[in-house]
Amino acid sequence: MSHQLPALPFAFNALEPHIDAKTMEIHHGKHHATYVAKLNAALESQPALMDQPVEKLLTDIAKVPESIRTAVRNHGGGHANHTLFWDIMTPGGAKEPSGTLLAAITKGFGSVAELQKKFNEAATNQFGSGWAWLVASQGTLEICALPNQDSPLMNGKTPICGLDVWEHAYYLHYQNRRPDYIAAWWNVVNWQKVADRFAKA
Ligand code: MN3
Repeated sequence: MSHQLPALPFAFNALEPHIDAKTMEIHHGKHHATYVAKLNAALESQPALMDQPVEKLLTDIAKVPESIRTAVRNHGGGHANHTLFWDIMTPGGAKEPSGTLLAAITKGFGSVAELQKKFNEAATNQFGSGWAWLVASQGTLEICALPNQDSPLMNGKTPICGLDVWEHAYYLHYQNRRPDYIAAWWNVVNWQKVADRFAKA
């Protein structure tokens, strides 16, 4: 079965004013859809890999035949990253993290504010296209930034929260003001979903 574009779990305008409807419509309906289509096209030559979840393809990227490895890395990464991105955002505003996730944040960073500061630095300083990530690694939390559509899964880490800092994610509304986009994005983070992903990691 080929990979499918997941439905957006909210309306295009649901994250306004932080992320505008036009950006969401193009981001989901054009950019993410294209990653899915190109991943499926690459996998046509490897039917045995067709049924693998995209997360497994990325975790085991070294086992993907070299002829399609770059395509799976780029388009499979794009598919997995955006699927996570839509899932960890919510209309109606972020609540504070709690429970086990909050305990891990406090242990790893001292406070939520300190985590956000370090995450913002990673997102701001990622040169060119890429993502900032909060990842789980053996029960602890780490922040990293990766270029293009590279997934933390390729490094043996489990992404639990991520921010797309490709210009297509913010340029219509924020133009060159990436830090403003990053600051606004925290208003729509769904900490419950991040906590769920941490619990499963
Ligand atoms: Mn994107």
